[in-house]
Amino acid sequence: MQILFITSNEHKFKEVKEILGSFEIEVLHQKMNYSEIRADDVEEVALESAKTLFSIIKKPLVVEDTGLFIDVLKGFPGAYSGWVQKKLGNNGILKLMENESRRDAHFKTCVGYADEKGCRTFVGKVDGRISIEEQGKQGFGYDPIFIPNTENNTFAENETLKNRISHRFNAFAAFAKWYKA
Ligand code: ITT
Repeated sequence: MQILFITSNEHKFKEVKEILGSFEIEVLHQKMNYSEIRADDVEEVALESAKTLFSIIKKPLVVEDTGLFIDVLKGFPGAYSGWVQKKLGNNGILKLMENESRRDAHFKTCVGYADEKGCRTFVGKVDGRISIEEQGKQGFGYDPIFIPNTENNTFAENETLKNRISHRFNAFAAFAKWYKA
């Protein structure tokens, strides 16, 4: 089985290739820069992107939108995680969290699937906390400052583990089970 994945992010592609590979689904990658809608939640963004891209490409496809949601910052940066990573980076987030003991956060991924019959979304989440400083060199984006609740290390310190328990794994596993059924 195969599925087309549209993303401009090489790291996401690498992770999704491995995740869907474990469900015996081959991932075909198309890099495409498209404009996402502005919305406060990743579900809305993924659904609209899947719809729009299907109307152009006319082949079954998946896209995904991911955000880091920090509880004490009322869910910031959330669906604006890409923009915030570019403007503030991890050090900017750590600065906002300075002297803050409440460090709970979660990552959420929403996969948007579209074909000629319509669209569907699949959500995956992982709970964790924001580290005190950057730790680890693997991974990408916020990985060096995110420690999943079951661990003592950040995602950037253990990429293999990340791909087994992450928000992205949970969302794509739900998609894979439905797609193969
Ligand atoms: P698309 O083309 O797929 O939209 P993108 O990089 O713009 O790629 P998102 O808007 O979904 O993707 O992601 C926003 C940012 O959140 C992304 O650029 C990373 O900085 C960060 N991010 C996403 N997934 C992450 C993960 O698994 N670990 C750490 N940071 C992540």
